[in-house]
Amino acid sequence: MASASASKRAESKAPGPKHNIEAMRQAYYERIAKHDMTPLWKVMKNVVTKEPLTRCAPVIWHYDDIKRLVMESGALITAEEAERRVLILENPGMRGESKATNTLFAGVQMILPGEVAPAHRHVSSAIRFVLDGEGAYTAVEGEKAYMSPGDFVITANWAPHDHGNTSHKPMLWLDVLDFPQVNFFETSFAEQFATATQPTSRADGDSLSFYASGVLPDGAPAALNRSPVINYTYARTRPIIERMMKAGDVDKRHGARVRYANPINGGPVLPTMGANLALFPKGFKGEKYRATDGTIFVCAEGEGATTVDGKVLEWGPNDVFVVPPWKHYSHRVGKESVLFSISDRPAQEALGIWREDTPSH
Ligand code: GTQ
Ligand code: FE2
Repeated sequence: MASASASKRAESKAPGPKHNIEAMRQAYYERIAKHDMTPLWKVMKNVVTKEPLTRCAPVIWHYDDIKRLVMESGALITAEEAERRVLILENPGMRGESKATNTLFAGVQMILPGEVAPAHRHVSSAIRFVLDGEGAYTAVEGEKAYMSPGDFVITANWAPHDHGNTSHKPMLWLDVLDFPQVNFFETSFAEQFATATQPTSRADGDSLSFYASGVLPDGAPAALNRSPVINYTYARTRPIIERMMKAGDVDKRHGARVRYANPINGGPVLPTMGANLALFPKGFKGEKYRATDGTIFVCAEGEGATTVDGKVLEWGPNDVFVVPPWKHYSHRVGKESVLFSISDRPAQEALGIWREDTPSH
């Protein structure tokens, strides 16, 4: 279209015989290349496509493999030596790039009894979703949160954080960070602290109690682009989706689902990443859906299957799987099941580029 009319104009204005035009164009491209210029009409597909194109593939990591392989790393390197003992879950469509989706990093971190992962901070925000263990902690901005499976923990941009395990069991959790987004903008900064653990100024659970109960501390800020809550515990959130299901509030695609919210403004927990927890009633067979945010799912309870772009991913407890941007997917379960999910939707919405495709709604 644009390139066809462009070439017509070029033909009508071009001097010399018609068969020369290709040679003349080629010579022209070579001349402008020396000035670091290139014709848009030759590379239009680099910049505009009719629909989203992605290198991100649908993929699942089963927890039996994750746990076995992560546990092996415990004998090879300490948390302190590694700084963070994490196995990166790399999307097979983007190996070598430390990405689970185009915009999200995912990894599984393990802290063994007695270990400390030393205090540091960085521009990238992180979330943790606890998979295994009980009673290890993460300290974030002066609050030490002891964690249990299903807890959803936030480490915002530049928040100091260190982890430790004072329990007798290994603790494993899923880390999701916005590294690909920060690095896309080339804005990565980081620093380590002189001491391995940070001093605490608040009690475990203070931020959840202060901010997530319908009241706010007097003088709480009127605007905040990340949630002040450190740990959204499973013990608090799980009964809410149960109630939603009992109230009949079950979405045909997403089940009985809540969005983790920033209690200051109802917005996402972080500007770059947003998370949900969904309960699927026994026998749920979801309708097809797609949206432009690539999503990482974790099974918190139960078992089921998600069909992504025609590929069936069968999941059980603690399995992690990826739905790429703009691929159709649908969930189905046998028994009642719970999925945690996280995506870059807030970043896309802030930029005005998020879209969903949901014909039946
Ligand atoms: O726990 O602080 O998976 O800084 C990657 C980078 C975890 C962390 C990761 C990190 C951390
Ligand atoms: Fe970190």
